[in-house]
Amino acid sequence: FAGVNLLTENNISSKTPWFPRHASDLDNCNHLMTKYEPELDMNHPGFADKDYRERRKQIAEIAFAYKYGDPIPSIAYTEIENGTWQRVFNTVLDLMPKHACREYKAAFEKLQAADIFVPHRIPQLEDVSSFLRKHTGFTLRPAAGLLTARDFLASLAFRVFQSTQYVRHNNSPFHTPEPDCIHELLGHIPLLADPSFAQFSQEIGLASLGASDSEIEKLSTVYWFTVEFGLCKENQQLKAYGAALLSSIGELLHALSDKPELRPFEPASTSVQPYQDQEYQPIYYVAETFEDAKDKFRRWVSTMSRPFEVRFNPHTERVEVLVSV
Ligand code: NLE
Ligand code: FE2
Repeated sequence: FAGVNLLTENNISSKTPWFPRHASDLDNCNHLMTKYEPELDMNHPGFADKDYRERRKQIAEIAFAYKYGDPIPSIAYTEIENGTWQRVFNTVLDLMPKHACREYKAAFEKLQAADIFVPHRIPQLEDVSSFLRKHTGFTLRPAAGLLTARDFLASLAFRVFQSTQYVRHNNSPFHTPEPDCIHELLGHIPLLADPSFAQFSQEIGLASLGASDSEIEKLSTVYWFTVEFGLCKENQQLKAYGAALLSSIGELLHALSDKPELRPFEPASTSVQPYQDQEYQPIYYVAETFEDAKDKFRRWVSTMSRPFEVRFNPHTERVEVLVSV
């Protein structure tokens, strides 16, 4: 097609930050943001628990050693870890019928039918990854902890979700400020199995490739208020679709109470709303539907400054870069 060049080499302007071009390049996207690590944060429930910190290190080694194409190693979760999962899992089962969006519930049932979601044991990431691959082509990579926004978002462009594998401290099952595998599994996985939502997640990722630092900040704020903390409407009722709400009963009930402020999702203003990541949110954004959120997001992304377009080729797992000439 005339007037468009496909760039196969890395000959994009030198001002453009590096970004992965093939799914295997994600091996270089594992930079950690260490602010909530148990040894650094005195308020972390694992701060004074030496065994907990050891366990976290041991599980982190798996993520550091992981390379593209490897199966994700299984973890022999302890009784305490499985017990924490079970407590959260059972509260999700209680609250989900009334408060979760319909797409989440439908996928949750499929995960139960596949024997992946059961009360007494934490699902293995490799099984979850194969499940997702069949439904939306998403796969998982193990992550050692909270990644930088740039690395995390870049993975989504390849339909790869970076997932932690350690478990929150058993002293705080119902809310933790950092991601853990209970958050990934009960929060993110069901919706990543939904085609429309999977597409939305990938589009946030594609928009992030080669974006400036301030654009990455805006995109991760949009991600925060949608994928993590989003609310939506269903027959005039408010429902949760955000992963951090669905994996934290404490915050879910707060979000649906009359305490926080609710605003309509509007990327231009949502993307610049400061947020705090220690406590419950004071503000949540409400989407009409996933399709509507996606339309608004696309229109907003088209106003960003990047001088090229990208598209993902699923056959080669490569991101192709298109420049107008
Ligand atoms: N607050 C969430 C939870 O407790 O499951 C985790 C948030 C991760 C961004
Ligand atoms: Fe998350």
